[in-house]
Amino acid sequence: MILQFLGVFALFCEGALQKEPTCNDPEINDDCLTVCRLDYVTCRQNCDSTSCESACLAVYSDCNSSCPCGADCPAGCVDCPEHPFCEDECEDAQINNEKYQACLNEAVFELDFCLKTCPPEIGCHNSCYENYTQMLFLCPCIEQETTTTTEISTTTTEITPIEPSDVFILVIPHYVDKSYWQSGDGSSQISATINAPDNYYAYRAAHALVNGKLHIFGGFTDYKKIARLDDCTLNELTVRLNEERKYGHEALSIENGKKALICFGYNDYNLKTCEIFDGSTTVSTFASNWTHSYGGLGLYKNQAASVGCFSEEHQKAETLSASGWTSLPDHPKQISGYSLVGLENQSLLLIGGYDYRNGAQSGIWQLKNENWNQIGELLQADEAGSAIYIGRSIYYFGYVSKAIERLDFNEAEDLQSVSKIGNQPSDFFIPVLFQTVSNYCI
Ligand SMILES: *[C@@H]1O[C@H](CO)[C@@H](O)[C@H](O)[C@H]1NC(C)=O
Ligand SMILES: *[C@@H]1O[C@H](CO)[C@@H](O)[C@H](O)[C@H]1NC(C)=O
Ligand SMILES: *[C@@H]1O[C@H](CO)[C@@H](O)[C@H](O)[C@H]1NC(C)=O
Ligand SMILES: CC(=O)N[C@H]1CO[C@H](CO)[C@@H](O)[C@@H]1O
Repeated sequence: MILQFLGVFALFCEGALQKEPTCNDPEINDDCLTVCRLDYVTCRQNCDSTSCESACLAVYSDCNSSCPCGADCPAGCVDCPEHPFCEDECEDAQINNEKYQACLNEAVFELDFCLKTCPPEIGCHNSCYENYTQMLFLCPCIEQETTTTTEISTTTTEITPIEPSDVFILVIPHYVDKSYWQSGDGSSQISATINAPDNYYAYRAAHALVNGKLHIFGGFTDYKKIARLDDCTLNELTVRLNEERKYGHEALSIENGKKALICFGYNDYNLKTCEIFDGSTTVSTFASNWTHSYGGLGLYKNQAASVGCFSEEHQKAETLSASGWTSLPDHPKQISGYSLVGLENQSLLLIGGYDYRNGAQSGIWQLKNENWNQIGELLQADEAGSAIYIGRSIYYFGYVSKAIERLDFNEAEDLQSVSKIGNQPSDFFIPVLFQTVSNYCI
């Protein structure tokens, strides 16, 4: 359905394009016109006759016309690729483009460090390379040659760091044998084989990445367990949580993915406690003033934050700093069961959730500069889903509607669109999500 709709849209745009060529490179046009004007001003300053001035004007006019999107090159660089402003800054970028070189160096440095700090386990080495690939995707010029597919939007020249078609998400729902991976463009959903000691192993467990590896914490089968996904198998570690966390707890990668923070949850009562897991040990840390069970954890200004609570129906938001929890502005709703995603922008998004007054809600809320604002809406109201941020898209896996929705952002992390890319095979409650490669664990 979505594809059909896009097809119609593309046809419509193509029709429009044929009538009136659109400028594909407005920024290049601006830059070019500026240079023409400067040349003209300089030209005139050296004149002492009107004939000289009119010659300058004629040159100015020619200069304007030859610019990308000018009279002689109406659609932009596609019409005059040899224009100096159109020369490909990505050609031989490894030699000519400083931004690309700096970005590459950083990625290579990280890779080198990652490989050398890995134990002699192939899984760790593979995850270093995956990380490296992800970093490269964020570099300028990478993969630009693949953008020749039918483009719909023509107003910007920016490229998305990781195309949804290159994104694959492993979903481990409450029955481990129903695991599947989903492609980010919605084109495939294929079952995956994950081994675990128990088919309910991930049921009501919280998940987070630690050192690039997926870990799950607590849950119904064992309230204190910590397990790690290695080569398609969830292996229980000997290290355990300090507190029993049966359900309603949350986990979040912190300190650049080196550790996980695990907080809240129910055992026989609501927990306000938190602990930090660093891959080998768990240490208890500050308890919050309010419980946020069946809430979420997300990064706001590089610190963990949480909002609301299912059973206590409060609207309190709090953030954890090195000295303990402090309050953030109340959320406008008595909210729980949402998904939190911290943006690089230092803002925090709250997606969907259970509104105590109205049930499942569709709002996408943003906490920025200490203010909550609604910035958009899911296509279908939902709660108890899970979200993952990859490239410039958030993938939201709904529980009530089962819809898998993709929220696309631009470079400035402003929300651009929400689209449905598929459905979960069943109503999977807070599924575990993990970015993988294609054909992972089939
Ligand atoms: C060149 O383009 C600029 C910007 O569109 C315009 O202001 C100026 O009049 C043009 N000059 C000539 C000589 O075409
Ligand atoms: C992956 O990269 C991030 C930084 O982008 C880093 O924090 C993380 O530790 C890396 N993963 C591994 C396995 O080293
Ligand atoms: C939590 O309690 C401490 C001590 O009573 C107080 O200083 C702090 O402001 C409280 N934080 C919040 C978020 O209410
Ligand atoms: C959604 C959002 O807040 N976007 C902002 C992210 O940061 C850039 C640059 O700082 C702003 O331009 C965006 O508006």
